Order: sequence, then C-alpha cells, then structure tokens
Amino acid sequence: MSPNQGGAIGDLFAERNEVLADGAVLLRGLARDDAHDLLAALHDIVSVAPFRHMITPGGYRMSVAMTNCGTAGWVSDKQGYRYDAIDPETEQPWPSMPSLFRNLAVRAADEGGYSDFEPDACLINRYEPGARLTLHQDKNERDFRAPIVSVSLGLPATFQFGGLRRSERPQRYKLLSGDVAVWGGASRRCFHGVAPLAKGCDPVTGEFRFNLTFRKAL
Ligand code: MD3
Ligand code: FE
Repeated sequence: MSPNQGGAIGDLFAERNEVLADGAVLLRGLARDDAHDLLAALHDIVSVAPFRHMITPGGYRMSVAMTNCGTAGWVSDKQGYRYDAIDPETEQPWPSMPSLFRNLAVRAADEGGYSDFEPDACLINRYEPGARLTLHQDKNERDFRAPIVSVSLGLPATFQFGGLRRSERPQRYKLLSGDVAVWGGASRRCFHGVAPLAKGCDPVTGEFRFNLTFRKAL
C-alpha cells in the first residue's frame, strides 16, 4: 500500500505516520516495543564486530562510531567509501543480520509502500553527545530502486533532510527512540544529516543514540 492512500483513522497507514517527501515516510514509534530486544541483539553483534571510528577519505576521524551486520558492511578509509563482505578490523565476515532486525526492516518497508525489500546490509551508527553526521547522500549502493530503512534507538536526534543539492536548506525533524523512517523513490538521493547529539540519558541505551540503516547494497 502506498503511504499516500491512507483512508479513515484506524486504516493500515496509521495516523502517527508522516509523509516527509515523495517516497519518504516516518513511521513514528514502530520499533518502540522492540527497543530492549534490538539492543540485546546489538550487543551480540558488537562483541564480534566492535564499534570503531572510521576515517574519511579526506583523513578525518568520524565522530559517529560504526559497525555492521549482514552480508555486506559499509566501510570508509583513506581509499574511499564502499561495501565489503569482510570487516577490515577483524578480517572476518560481518556478523549475520539477526532475524529480529530483518523482520523489522521488511515490515517497515512494507508499511512505507515498498514490498519485497531484501536488505543485505545493516550499518549500525553509535552517537555520543556532540557526534554528528554532516549533510551527505547515500550513493554507495548498486541499485537505487531499493529503499533505505532507518531505525532510531535511544537519545533523541535532530535529523536534517534536504533536497537534491547540498545548497537547499534542510527540513529538521526530531527522531525519538523507536522511530523508523523509510526512504525510497525520489527521496533516495536527497542530502541528509544528523545535528550534534545533545547530552541525555535514555532508559535503554544510556548516553547514546543508535541508528540502524538497512540497505540492499549488493
Ligand atoms: C534520506 N544515518 O548512515 S538514517 C547514514 O541517523 C545516515 O545515523 C543517519 O544517514 C543516522 O548514511 C540517518 C536516515 C536516512 C538514511 C538514508 C537516507 C535518511 C536518508 C537516504 C536518502 C535520504
Ligand atoms: Fe546517510
């Protein structure tokens, strides 16, 4: 079902959902009840593939710490950005994607109007106070027809959602723990970023914000 075809209150496309742009929907609180279980699964992943601060091609250390699960993981170093089946730190494959993760991503894509989403990559971002992601486009994936599903956990963040040019002033959205966004269609190539995280304490994640982004990378 397309997000634009919501009918009466209580319809499949719940009232809490918000269309952000052509192809982009925010499913507020979709993962709220799963927060504890998602974090437990995340701890298992991190025990195999620890968080690390990657280096950008320009030589800067990213303020956001990252790891991955799934067949493909997003990596950055002085050579550039790419997806790799092997974790460069452990020289082992990334941990497999837990079914709890996959099922949530597929359900969210479905609710956002994208059936048959087959994510093979899950990038896990960890924000501490002050950490941010400057405006960028996601363009390392092979096929832009598949959407990206993002799940926010823990401390709130201000998400910046711009247009197809960096110069367009972004809209700002507050993302809370359990919020899930689906980005596809025309919104897939939009510039976006995350403002520096404010200090706080979340009952599940403590002093961090985590973001899971599910992609079909290969
Ligand atoms: C809009 N992560 O890892 S996810 C990223 O909260 C990234 O950690 C952010 O951007 C985070 O690349 C935001 C939301 C998101 C993801 C992909 C998009 C928004 C998007 C692609 C196109 C447009
Ligand atoms: Fe991104």
